[in-house]
Amino acid sequence: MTAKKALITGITGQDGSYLAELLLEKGYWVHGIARRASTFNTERIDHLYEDPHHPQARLFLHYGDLTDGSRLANLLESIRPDEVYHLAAQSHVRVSFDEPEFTGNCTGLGTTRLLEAIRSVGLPCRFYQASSSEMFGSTPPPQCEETPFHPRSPYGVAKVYAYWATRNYREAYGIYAVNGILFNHESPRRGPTFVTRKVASAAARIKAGLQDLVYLGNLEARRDWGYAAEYVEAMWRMLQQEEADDYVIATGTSHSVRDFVELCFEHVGLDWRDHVRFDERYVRPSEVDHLVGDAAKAERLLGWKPTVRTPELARLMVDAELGALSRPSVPAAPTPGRAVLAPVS
Ligand code: NAP
Ligand code: G4F
Repeated sequence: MTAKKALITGITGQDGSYLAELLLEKGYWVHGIARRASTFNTERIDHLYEDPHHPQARLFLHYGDLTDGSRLANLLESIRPDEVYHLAAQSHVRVSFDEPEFTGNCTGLGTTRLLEAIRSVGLPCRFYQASSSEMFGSTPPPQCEETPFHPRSPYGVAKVYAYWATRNYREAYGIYAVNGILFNHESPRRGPTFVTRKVASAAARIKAGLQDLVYLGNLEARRDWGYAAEYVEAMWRMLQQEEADDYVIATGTSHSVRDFVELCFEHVGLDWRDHVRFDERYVRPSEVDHLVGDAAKAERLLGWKPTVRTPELARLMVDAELGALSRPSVPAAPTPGRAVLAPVS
Protein backbone atom coordinates (compact mmCIF):
# COMPACT_ATOMS: atom_id res chain seq x y z
CA MET A 1 0.00 0.00 0.00
CA THR A 2 1.35 3.51 -0.81
CA ALA A 3 2.18 5.64 2.22
CA LYS A 4 -0.27 8.41 3.10
CA LYS A 5 0.63 12.06 2.72
CA ALA A 6 -0.12 14.50 5.55
CA LEU A 7 0.08 18.28 5.57
CA ILE A 8 0.61 19.97 8.96
CA THR A 9 0.10 23.70 9.43
CA GLY A 10 1.92 24.91 12.56
CA ILE A 11 4.53 22.14 12.25
CA THR A 12 7.10 24.35 14.04
CA GLY A 13 4.86 24.62 17.14
CA GLN A 14 4.59 22.36 20.18
CA ASP A 15 1.86 20.08 18.81
CA GLY A 16 3.13 20.21 15.23
CA SER A 17 6.48 18.79 16.31
CA TYR A 18 4.95 15.86 18.25
CA LEU A 19 2.48 15.14 15.46
CA ALA A 20 5.23 15.17 12.80
CA GLU A 21 7.16 12.60 14.88
CA LEU A 22 4.09 10.41 15.25
CA LEU A 23 3.18 10.49 11.55
CA LEU A 24 6.76 9.79 10.44
CA GLU A 25 6.80 6.79 12.81
CA LYS A 26 3.58 5.61 11.15
CA GLY A 27 5.25 5.76 7.74
CA TYR A 28 3.58 8.93 6.41
CA TRP A 29 5.11 11.44 4.02
CA VAL A 30 4.91 14.62 6.07
CA HIS A 31 4.67 18.11 4.61
CA GLY A 32 4.70 21.13 6.89
CA ILE A 33 3.95 24.80 6.41
CA ALA A 34 6.33 27.20 8.16
CA ARG A 35 6.41 30.97 8.30
CA ARG A 36 9.38 32.78 6.90
CA ALA A 37 11.23 34.53 9.74
CA SER A 38 14.53 36.35 9.90
CA THR A 39 15.72 33.78 12.44
CA PHE A 40 15.32 30.00 12.36
CA ASN A 41 12.03 28.85 13.89
CA THR A 42 12.47 25.11 13.34
CA GLU A 43 14.13 24.27 16.67
CA ARG A 44 11.37 21.85 17.70
CA ILE A 45 11.71 19.78 14.52
CA ASP A 46 15.41 20.03 13.71
CA HIS A 47 15.89 16.53 15.14
CA LEU A 48 13.56 15.19 12.42
CA TYR A 49 15.72 16.70 9.69
CA GLU A 50 16.47 14.67 6.60
CA ASP A 51 18.22 16.20 3.62
CA PRO A 52 15.35 16.69 1.11
CA HIS A 53 17.69 15.52 -1.70
CA HIS A 54 18.01 12.13 0.00
CA PRO A 55 15.81 9.49 -1.69
CA GLN A 56 14.53 8.34 1.74
CA ALA A 57 13.51 11.86 2.88
CA ARG A 58 9.91 11.93 4.12
CA LEU A 59 9.67 15.35 5.78
CA PHE A 60 9.32 18.47 3.65
CA LEU A 61 8.78 22.09 4.66
CA HIS A 62 7.16 24.83 2.62
CA TYR A 63 6.90 28.52 3.32
CA GLY A 64 3.35 29.74 3.88
CA ASP A 65 1.19 31.91 6.07
CA LEU A 66 -2.42 31.54 7.21
CA THR A 67 -3.17 35.07 6.02
CA ASP A 68 -2.22 34.16 2.42
CA GLY A 69 -5.11 32.16 0.94
CA SER A 70 -3.74 31.78 -2.60
CA ARG A 71 -0.50 30.29 -1.25
CA LEU A 72 -2.50 27.78 0.83
CA ALA A 73 -4.53 26.77 -2.24
CA ASN A 74 -1.38 26.39 -4.38
CA LEU A 75 0.28 24.24 -1.73
CA LEU A 76 -2.78 21.99 -1.39
CA GLU A 77 -2.97 21.64 -5.17
CA SER A 78 0.71 20.66 -5.51
CA ILE A 79 1.07 18.46 -2.38
CA ARG A 80 -2.38 16.81 -2.62
CA PRO A 81 -2.34 15.49 0.96
CA ASP A 82 -4.63 12.70 2.20
CA GLU A 83 -4.88 14.33 5.62
CA VAL A 84 -4.59 18.00 6.65
CA TYR A 85 -3.86 18.77 10.31
CA HIS A 86 -4.57 22.46 10.81
CA LEU A 87 -2.65 23.42 13.95
CA ALA A 88 -1.30 26.87 13.09
CA ALA A 89 -2.74 29.81 15.01
CA GLN A 90 -1.90 32.87 17.03
CA SER A 91 -2.38 30.66 20.07
CA HIS A 92 -1.64 32.94 23.04
CA VAL A 93 -4.77 34.09 24.89
CA ARG A 94 -3.21 37.14 26.62
CA VAL A 95 -1.64 38.28 23.33
CA SER A 96 -5.04 38.02 21.62
CA PHE A 97 -6.29 40.94 23.76
CA ASP A 98 -3.41 43.05 22.39
CA GLU A 99 -3.79 41.82 18.80
CA PRO A 100 -7.50 41.00 18.40
CA GLU A 101 -7.69 41.80 14.70
CA PHE A 102 -4.64 39.73 13.75
CA THR A 103 -5.87 36.88 15.95
CA GLY A 104 -9.23 36.91 14.16
CA ASN A 105 -7.53 36.96 10.78
CA CYS A 106 -5.04 34.20 11.55
CA THR A 107 -6.80 31.94 14.08
CA GLY A 108 -10.35 32.41 12.75
CA LEU A 109 -10.23 33.24 9.04
CA GLY A 110 -7.14 31.07 8.51
CA THR A 111 -9.37 28.01 8.93
CA THR A 112 -11.86 29.26 6.34
CA ARG A 113 -9.00 29.94 3.90
CA LEU A 114 -7.81 26.35 4.22
CA LEU A 115 -11.29 24.81 4.01
CA GLU A 116 -12.16 26.95 1.01
CA ALA A 117 -8.89 25.93 -0.65
CA ILE A 118 -9.73 22.24 -0.09
CA ARG A 119 -13.22 22.81 -1.54
CA SER A 120 -12.10 24.81 -4.56
CA VAL A 121 -9.23 22.45 -5.43
CA GLY A 122 -11.70 19.55 -5.01
CA LEU A 123 -9.33 17.54 -2.79
CA PRO A 124 -10.86 14.43 -1.21
CA CYS A 125 -8.70 14.90 1.93
CA ARG A 126 -9.57 14.68 5.61
CA PHE A 127 -9.29 17.86 7.72
CA TYR A 128 -8.48 18.31 11.41
CA GLN A 129 -9.24 21.65 13.13
CA ALA A 130 -7.35 22.46 16.35
CA SER A 131 -10.33 23.62 18.39
CA SER A 132 -9.89 24.62 22.01
CA SER A 133 -11.42 24.40 25.48
CA GLU A 134 -11.09 28.22 25.49
CA MET A 135 -14.33 28.16 23.46
CA PHE A 136 -16.22 27.07 26.62
CA GLY A 137 -14.93 30.15 28.45
CA SER A 138 -17.22 30.91 31.34
CA THR A 139 -19.52 27.88 30.96
CA PRO A 140 -19.07 25.85 34.16
CA PRO A 141 -17.29 22.47 34.12
CA PRO A 142 -17.28 19.64 33.32
CA GLN A 143 -17.28 20.55 29.61
CA CYS A 144 -18.08 18.02 26.87
CA GLU A 145 -18.98 18.10 23.15
CA GLU A 146 -22.54 19.32 23.96
CA THR A 147 -21.53 22.14 26.33
CA PRO A 148 -22.47 25.62 25.04
CA PHE A 149 -19.65 28.00 24.16
CA HIS A 150 -19.09 31.33 25.95
CA PRO A 151 -15.63 32.52 24.88
CA ARG A 152 -13.83 35.09 27.03
CA SER A 153 -11.04 36.33 24.75
CA PRO A 154 -10.49 37.35 21.11
CA TYR A 155 -8.64 34.02 20.80
CA GLY A 156 -11.67 32.10 22.11
CA VAL A 157 -13.98 34.03 19.79
CA ALA A 158 -11.75 33.25 16.78
CA LYS A 159 -11.69 29.54 17.71
CA VAL A 160 -15.50 29.45 17.95
CA TYR A 161 -15.69 30.92 14.44
CA ALA A 162 -13.22 28.32 13.15
CA TYR A 163 -15.12 25.52 14.93
CA TRP A 164 -18.35 26.46 13.14
CA ALA A 165 -16.57 26.96 9.82
CA THR A 166 -15.31 23.37 10.12
CA ARG A 167 -18.80 22.03 10.90
CA ASN A 168 -20.29 24.11 8.12
CA TYR A 169 -17.92 22.73 5.45
CA ARG A 170 -18.71 19.22 6.70
CA GLU A 171 -22.48 19.78 6.46
CA ALA A 172 -22.53 21.93 3.31
CA TYR A 173 -19.93 20.17 1.16
CA GLY A 174 -19.55 16.74 2.75
CA ILE A 175 -15.87 17.36 3.56
CA TYR A 176 -14.47 14.98 6.19
CA ALA A 177 -13.72 17.77 8.67
CA VAL A 178 -13.40 17.25 12.43
CA ASN A 179 -12.96 19.45 15.48
CA GLY A 180 -10.60 18.19 18.17
CA ILE A 181 -11.62 20.21 21.23
CA LEU A 182 -8.40 19.90 23.19
CA PHE A 183 -7.98 21.06 26.76
CA ASN A 184 -4.63 22.54 27.83
CA HIS A 185 -1.73 20.27 26.97
CA GLU A 186 1.84 21.02 27.85
CA SER A 187 5.35 19.63 27.52
CA PRO A 188 8.99 20.67 27.62
CA ARG A 189 8.34 22.01 24.08
CA ARG A 190 5.61 24.41 25.27
CA GLY A 191 6.14 28.06 24.30
CA PRO A 192 8.07 29.80 27.11
CA THR A 193 5.35 32.38 27.87
CA PHE A 194 2.57 29.88 28.66
CA VAL A 195 2.19 29.54 32.41
CA THR A 196 3.35 25.91 32.84
CA ARG A 197 6.61 26.33 30.93
CA LYS A 198 7.21 29.76 32.49
CA VAL A 199 6.86 28.29 35.99
CA ALA A 200 8.81 25.07 35.28
CA SER A 201 11.64 27.09 33.78
CA ALA A 202 11.65 29.59 36.68
CA ALA A 203 11.72 26.81 39.30
CA ALA A 204 14.74 25.19 37.60
CA ARG A 205 16.59 28.50 37.08
CA ILE A 206 15.97 29.61 40.66
CA LYS A 207 17.22 26.26 41.92
CA ALA A 208 20.34 26.72 39.77
CA GLY A 209 20.88 30.22 41.19
CA LEU A 210 20.27 31.91 37.82
CA GLN A 211 17.31 34.02 39.00
CA ASP A 212 15.47 34.71 42.21
CA LEU A 213 11.90 35.73 41.36
CA VAL A 214 9.17 35.00 38.84
CA TYR A 215 6.23 37.38 38.18
CA LEU A 216 2.80 35.88 37.54
CA GLY A 217 -0.83 36.99 37.18
CA ASN A 218 -3.96 35.15 38.35
CA LEU A 219 -3.09 32.10 40.48
CA GLU A 220 -6.71 31.05 41.06
CA ALA A 221 -7.63 29.93 37.51
CA ARG A 222 -8.04 26.17 37.18
CA ARG A 223 -7.02 24.17 34.12
CA ASP A 224 -7.18 20.57 32.92
CA TRP A 225 -3.50 20.13 32.01
CA GLY A 226 -2.48 17.03 30.03
CA TYR A 227 0.67 15.94 28.19
CA ALA A 228 0.95 17.14 24.57
CA ALA A 229 2.79 14.05 23.31
CA GLU A 230 -0.29 11.95 24.17
CA TYR A 231 -2.80 14.38 22.68
CA VAL A 232 -1.45 14.23 19.11
CA GLU A 233 -2.33 10.51 18.99
CA ALA A 234 -5.98 11.54 19.51
CA MET A 235 -5.74 13.95 16.54
CA TRP A 236 -4.59 11.12 14.29
CA ARG A 237 -7.29 8.76 15.56
CA MET A 238 -9.99 11.34 14.79
CA LEU A 239 -9.03 11.24 11.11
CA GLN A 240 -9.10 7.41 10.95
CA GLN A 241 -12.83 7.02 11.77
CA GLU A 242 -15.54 6.11 9.28
CA GLU A 243 -17.52 9.31 9.92
CA ALA A 244 -16.25 12.80 10.70
CA ASP A 245 -17.22 13.98 14.19
CA ASP A 246 -16.05 16.29 17.01
CA TYR A 247 -14.29 15.13 20.18
CA VAL A 248 -13.19 16.57 23.54
CA ILE A 249 -9.68 15.53 24.62
CA ALA A 250 -8.82 16.07 28.30
CA THR A 251 -7.68 14.36 31.49
CA GLY A 252 -10.89 15.03 33.46
CA THR A 253 -8.97 16.60 36.36
CA SER A 254 -8.18 20.20 37.24
CA HIS A 255 -5.56 22.11 39.22
CA SER A 256 -5.14 25.80 39.92
CA VAL A 257 -2.17 27.81 38.65
CA ARG A 258 -1.16 28.02 42.34
CA ASP A 259 -1.19 24.17 42.55
CA PHE A 260 1.03 23.96 39.47
CA VAL A 261 3.46 26.49 40.94
CA GLU A 262 3.57 24.53 44.20
CA LEU A 263 4.18 21.23 42.36
CA CYS A 264 7.13 22.67 40.40
CA PHE A 265 8.82 24.39 43.34
CA GLU A 266 8.26 21.42 45.66
CA HIS A 267 10.00 19.22 43.08
CA VAL A 268 13.18 21.28 43.42
CA GLY A 269 12.86 21.56 47.21
CA LEU A 270 11.91 25.25 47.34
CA ASP A 271 9.02 27.19 48.92
CA TRP A 272 7.25 28.98 46.06
CA ARG A 273 6.12 31.83 48.35
CA ASP A 274 9.73 33.01 48.56
CA HIS A 275 10.03 33.35 44.78
CA VAL A 276 6.66 34.23 43.21
CA ARG A 277 5.47 37.83 42.86
CA PHE A 278 2.33 39.32 41.32
CA ASP A 279 2.38 41.46 38.17
CA GLU A 280 -0.93 42.71 36.83
CA ARG A 281 0.33 42.81 33.25
CA TYR A 282 -0.29 39.03 33.19
CA VAL A 283 -3.95 39.41 34.22
CA ARG A 284 -6.48 39.17 31.39
CA PRO A 285 -9.35 41.66 30.87
CA SER A 286 -11.70 38.65 31.12
CA GLU A 287 -10.56 35.31 32.50
CA VAL A 288 -11.55 31.67 32.03
CA ASP A 289 -11.89 30.48 35.61
CA HIS A 290 -12.36 26.74 35.43
CA LEU A 291 -11.88 24.12 32.72
CA VAL A 292 -12.31 20.37 33.22
CA GLY A 293 -12.96 18.19 30.20
CA ASP A 294 -15.15 15.12 29.92
CA ALA A 295 -13.43 12.97 27.28
CA ALA A 296 -15.76 9.95 27.63
CA LYS A 297 -16.74 10.09 23.95
CA ALA A 298 -13.09 9.95 22.81
CA GLU A 299 -12.44 7.00 25.10
CA ARG A 300 -15.54 5.16 23.84
CA LEU A 301 -15.16 5.82 20.10
CA LEU A 302 -11.44 6.46 19.61
CA GLY A 303 -10.11 4.21 22.37
CA TRP A 304 -8.05 7.20 23.56
CA LYS A 305 -7.16 7.67 27.23
CA PRO A 306 -4.51 9.91 28.83
CA THR A 307 -1.95 8.44 31.21
CA VAL A 308 -0.01 11.52 32.37
CA ARG A 309 -1.77 13.67 34.99
CA THR A 310 -0.83 17.22 36.05
CA PRO A 311 1.52 16.38 38.99
CA GLU A 312 3.61 14.04 36.81
CA LEU A 313 3.52 16.61 33.99
CA ALA A 314 4.86 19.35 36.32
CA ARG A 315 7.71 17.09 37.42
CA LEU A 316 8.67 16.04 33.90
CA MET A 317 8.67 19.66 32.73
CA VAL A 318 10.90 20.79 35.61
CA ASP A 319 13.25 17.83 35.02
CA ALA A 320 13.53 18.81 31.35
CA GLU A 321 14.44 22.39 32.35
CA LEU A 322 17.05 21.15 34.82
CA GLY A 323 18.45 18.83 32.12
CA ALA A 324 18.68 21.69 29.61
CA LEU A 325 20.52 23.87 32.14
CA SER A 326 23.10 21.17 32.75
CA ARG A 327 23.89 20.79 29.03
CA PRO A 328 26.19 23.14 27.11
CA SER A 329 24.09 25.77 25.33
CA VAL A 330 23.43 25.45 21.60
CA PRO A 331 25.02 28.30 19.62
CA ALA A 332 22.56 30.97 18.47
CA ALA A 333 23.76 30.74 14.86
CA PRO A 334 23.85 27.31 13.23
CA THR A 335 27.35 25.92 13.02
CA PRO A 336 28.44 24.23 9.80
CA GLY A 337 27.11 20.71 9.78
CA ARG A 338 24.21 21.39 12.15
CA ALA A 339 21.03 20.24 10.48
CA VAL A 340 18.64 23.13 10.11
CA LEU A 341 15.47 22.59 8.15
CA ALA A 342 15.08 24.85 5.18
CA PRO A 343 11.68 25.19 3.56
CA VAL A 344 11.62 24.47 -0.17
CA SER A 345 11.24 27.83 -1.86
P1 NAP B 1 2.05 26.89 19.26
O1 NAP B 1 3.17 26.15 19.91
O2 NAP B 1 1.85 28.32 19.57
O3 NAP B 1 2.24 26.72 17.68
C1 NAP B 1 1.52 27.51 16.77
C2 NAP B 1 2.03 27.26 15.37
O4 NAP B 1 1.31 28.10 14.46
C3 NAP B 1 3.52 27.59 15.18
O5 NAP B 1 4.07 26.66 14.28
C4 NAP B 1 3.47 28.98 14.54
O6 NAP B 1 4.62 29.29 13.78
C5 NAP B 1 2.26 28.78 13.64
N1 NAP B 1 1.68 30.05 13.18
C6 NAP B 1 1.27 31.10 13.93
N2 NAP B 1 0.79 32.08 13.15
C7 NAP B 1 0.89 31.65 11.87
C8 NAP B 1 0.57 32.21 10.62
N3 NAP B 1 0.05 33.42 10.49
N4 NAP B 1 0.80 31.46 9.49
C9 NAP B 1 1.36 30.23 9.59
N5 NAP B 1 1.69 29.64 10.77
C10 NAP B 1 1.47 30.35 11.88
O7 NAP B 1 0.65 26.15 19.54
P2 NAP B 1 0.39 24.65 20.04
O8 NAP B 1 0.34 24.66 21.54
O9 NAP B 1 1.25 23.70 19.30
O10 NAP B 1 -1.13 24.47 19.58
C11 NAP B 1 -1.45 23.98 18.28
C12 NAP B 1 -2.88 24.39 17.94
O11 NAP B 1 -3.78 23.86 18.91
C13 NAP B 1 -3.13 25.89 17.93
O12 NAP B 1 -4.10 26.15 16.94
C14 NAP B 1 -3.73 26.17 19.31
O13 NAP B 1 -4.54 27.35 19.25
C15 NAP B 1 -4.54 24.91 19.51
N6 NAP B 1 -4.76 24.49 20.90
C16 NAP B 1 -3.70 24.38 21.75
C17 NAP B 1 -3.91 23.92 23.04
C18 NAP B 1 -2.76 23.75 24.00
O14 NAP B 1 -3.03 23.63 25.20
N7 NAP B 1 -1.53 23.67 23.52
C19 NAP B 1 -5.22 23.58 23.46
C20 NAP B 1 -6.26 23.70 22.54
C21 NAP B 1 -6.03 24.14 21.25
P3 NAP B 1 5.94 29.91 14.47
O15 NAP B 1 6.70 28.74 15.05
O16 NAP B 1 6.63 30.57 13.34
O17 NAP B 1 5.48 30.86 15.53
O1 G4F C 1 -0.78 29.07 30.06
P1 G4F C 1 -1.83 30.02 29.67
O2 G4F C 1 -1.41 31.25 28.95
O3 G4F C 1 -2.88 29.17 28.84
P2 G4F C 1 -4.43 29.42 28.48
O4 G4F C 1 -4.79 30.85 28.54
O5 G4F C 1 -5.24 28.47 29.30
O6 G4F C 1 -4.45 29.00 26.94
C1 G4F C 1 -3.84 27.80 26.49
O7 G4F C 1 -4.77 26.75 26.56
C2 G4F C 1 -5.90 26.88 25.68
C3 G4F C 1 -6.79 25.65 25.91
O8 G4F C 1 -7.74 25.94 26.89
C4 G4F C 1 -5.38 26.92 24.25
F1 G4F C 1 -6.42 26.96 23.40
C5 G4F C 1 -4.50 28.15 24.09
O9 G4F C 1 -3.98 28.15 22.75
C6 G4F C 1 -3.34 28.04 25.05
O10 G4F C 1 -2.55 26.94 24.66
O11 G4F C 1 -2.65 30.50 30.96
C7 G4F C 1 -3.23 29.58 31.86
C8 G4F C 1 -3.74 30.32 33.08
C9 G4F C 1 -4.62 31.53 32.75
O12 G4F C 1 -5.73 31.52 33.61
C10 G4F C 1 -3.76 32.74 33.07
O13 G4F C 1 -4.48 33.89 33.50
O14 G4F C 1 -2.62 30.85 33.80
C11 G4F C 1 -2.91 32.17 34.21
N1 G4F C 1 -1.64 32.88 34.42
C12 G4F C 1 -1.23 33.41 35.61
N2 G4F C 1 -0.04 34.00 35.46
C13 G4F C 1 -0.69 33.14 33.50
C14 G4F C 1 0.32 33.85 34.16
N3 G4F C 1 -0.62 32.82 32.19
C15 G4F C 1 0.50 33.22 31.51
N4 G4F C 1 0.61 32.90 30.19
N5 G4F C 1 1.52 33.92 32.12
C16 G4F C 1 1.47 34.27 33.45
O15 G4F C 1 2.38 34.90 33.96
